[in-house]
Amino acid sequence: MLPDTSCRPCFLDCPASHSNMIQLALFVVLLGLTASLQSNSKLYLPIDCDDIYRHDNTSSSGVYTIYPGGATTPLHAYCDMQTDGGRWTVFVRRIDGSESFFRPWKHYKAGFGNVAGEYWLGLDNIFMLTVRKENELRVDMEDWDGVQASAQYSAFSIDSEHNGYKVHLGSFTGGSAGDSLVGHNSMKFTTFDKDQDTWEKNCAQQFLGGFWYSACHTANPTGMYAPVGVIPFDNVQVTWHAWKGSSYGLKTMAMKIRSVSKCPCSH
Ligand SMILES: [Ca+2]
Repeated sequence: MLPDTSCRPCFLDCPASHSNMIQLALFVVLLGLTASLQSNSKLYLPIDCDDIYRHDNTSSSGVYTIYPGGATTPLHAYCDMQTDGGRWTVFVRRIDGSESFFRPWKHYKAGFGNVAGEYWLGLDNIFMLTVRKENELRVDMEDWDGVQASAQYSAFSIDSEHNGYKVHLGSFTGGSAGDSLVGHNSMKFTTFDKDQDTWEKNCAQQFLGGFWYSACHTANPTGMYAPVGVIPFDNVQVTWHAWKGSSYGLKTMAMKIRSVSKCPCSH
C-alpha cells in the first residue's frame, strides 16, 4: 500500500530523496541556514485552532495564541478541541454573564472580554480568519436544565469593514437546535452606534447586543445574559428561536469556525 502523503503537514519540508542530490542538498542547507531558520519559525505560526490541532492532535481545549493576521499580530483565542473532532476556533462565547456585550462598534471591531471566559474575538480578526481559510460554522448552546443543542452550517465568512463585515453563510447542515441564522445571511454588522441593519430603527439598541441583525433577529448570541424568567422582555437575551423561542435566555452559547479543507498545505 502506498503511504498517504496527501496531508503532509506544511512544516515538514520534503528532503531530497535521491543520493545524487545529497551534495547539492547539503550545499543549499548550509547556504540558506539563517533564512531557513527564519522561514521555519514562520511556518510554525498557526493561523487558527485547526493548525494547532494538526500540529499536535493531543492538544486539549483551551486558550492558544494564533496568528491570522501574520507574525506581528499574535491573538489569543479559545480552541474547542473536543466537539465533533475539535479544531474549532471560537469567536464568541457566553458562559456566565461576566462580560457586557452591549458595546460600541470599535469594541466589536477589535474584540473584547476574557478568552478564558466570555469574549468576542473581533470582527477584523474574524475577517482575517475567514480570508485565510474556507470555514464551516458551528453554534453550541445549553439551556438551564443542562440540555445541549447545536446548529451547523456548511460555510461561514465575513467581508471587511469596508463592506460592513457582511456575513456569508452556507446551508444549514444539521443540529438539534435548528436553523436560526438563515434570516441573518448577507446582513452587515450593527452595534448601538453603527446602524447597518434593515430595520427603520437600530436593532442593537433595541435588543442590547451587536450582531448581523436584519429587522431584527432570530438569534441573539450577544444579548443580555440572565437566567430564564429574570428579564420580562422577549428577544433581548441570549436567544436561539428555532430551539427555545424568543423569550428563553440560554445558559451558554458559542459560535466557532473550522477549516473545511482536508489538508493544511492547501491554504
Ligand atoms: Ca436600522
